[in-house]
Amino acid sequence: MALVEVKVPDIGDSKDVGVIEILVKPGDAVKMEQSLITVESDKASMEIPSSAAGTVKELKVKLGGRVSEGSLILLLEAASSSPPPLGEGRVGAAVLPVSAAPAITAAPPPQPPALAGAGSPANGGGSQTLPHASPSVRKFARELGVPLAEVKGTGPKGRITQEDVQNFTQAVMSGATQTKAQQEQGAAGGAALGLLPWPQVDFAKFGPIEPRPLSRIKKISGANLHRNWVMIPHVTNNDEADITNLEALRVQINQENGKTGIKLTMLAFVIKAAVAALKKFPEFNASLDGDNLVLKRYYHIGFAADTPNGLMVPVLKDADQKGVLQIAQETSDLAKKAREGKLGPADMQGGCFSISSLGGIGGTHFTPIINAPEVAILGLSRSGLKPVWDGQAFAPRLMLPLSLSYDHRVIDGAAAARFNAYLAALLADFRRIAL
Ligand code: CAO
Repeated sequence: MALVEVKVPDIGDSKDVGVIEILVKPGDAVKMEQSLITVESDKASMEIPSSAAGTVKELKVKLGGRVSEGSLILLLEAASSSPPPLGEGRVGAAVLPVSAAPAITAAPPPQPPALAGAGSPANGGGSQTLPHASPSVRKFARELGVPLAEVKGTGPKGRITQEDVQNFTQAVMSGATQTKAQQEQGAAGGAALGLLPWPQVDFAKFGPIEPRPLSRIKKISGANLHRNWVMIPHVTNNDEADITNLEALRVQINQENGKTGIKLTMLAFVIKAAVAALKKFPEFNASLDGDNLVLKRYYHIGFAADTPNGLMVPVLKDADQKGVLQIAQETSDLAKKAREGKLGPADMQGGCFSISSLGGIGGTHFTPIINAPEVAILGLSRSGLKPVWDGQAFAPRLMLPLSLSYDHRVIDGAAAARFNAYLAALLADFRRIAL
């Protein structure tokens, strides 16, 4: 195996800069252009990428040490498939190709709205000073929408590490802490939106009261629902599906299967029909990403499950590849896991479209809130017998109310009406699924 010396390339005017982060250790496999160390001058911090691929043999720099152009960073056992690192194979100076110039972060780029909230300046606080963090940590924070200026650094000289950003995110998600933007919004009580402050009432003046803290799940789902309601222009299209024949089939199959078999549910039929509708109307199986619509070619369907601790949305994966019986079994298993508080993060990720079924409980229609970054959600209410005109007479038909909320930035009203009508047609005659 050839040993390669990887050296600090041309880093412009910067000389004798401090090594503030070592991103690899002996034994690590590194790829070409993978960041090896972070150095910091008084102007900027920058990551130094590797000029070769291979396995780290020996580090030649220390945290807190100083380097300049040409300083040896490490020795690399070159990967056999990797191209020689400029010049010849054996031990030799590995100079960066021009295209692999170090990434310099001099000013924090704009931040997505996830954790920061509206109106928060990039990386928080309105301060023009750069929080002490490497470009990779900055990038990580940016992807999560974390206001870096609010994160307490635990690294050398108060430097913010990736772990600090993760801990901050967890604390915000669990409700243990709030970003400044969240605090400002809370204190303003909606004033930031030009609304009246939230009414402050001493309820005890009017009768006995019992303050009860919100559960952790309620706090998390509440914050998500609030954001989705405020940020997505919702419209709900209401329709009804004639499920008379489908319900008869469901009852018949459940009788045939007996008490020991899988219980076929209406939700399972609706999931199967929704997948067919998503295939016919792909913009419903999508997410907004800036000016792009990301169309998904997979069909993972979330469904709202009522649990003693609050609302949860487990996700049934690859619903397009499953039969109705399997869907019924898996949704039932997932709902049980949700009620027992045993859902793992993977059980709740990757959803494309959600269904909230209140049919077993009651109601006629409702407005489900879209589960961002999805663009639509279907609400099912209680089915009931209704007199339906068949052209000659009124006939008693079992009608299932469908409430389809959609993101009007992505979906037009006509498309939503077509989606719902198509879904209703499939449920009215399930044989159409095969077409
Ligand atoms: N109309 C009339 N009856 C219905 C129905 C409908 N649309 N859907 C289900 N039912 C009946 C079923 O026939 C069944 O009755 P039997 O016990 O007599 O057979 C009963 O309701 C239970 O139905 P099910 O076993 O099929 O369960 P489900 O699919 O209705 O519900 C689940 C499963 C996980 C969706 C449900 O437990 C749940 O958590 N629902 C609440 C969802 C929720 O909270 N949504 C709101 C989110 S926004 O706040």
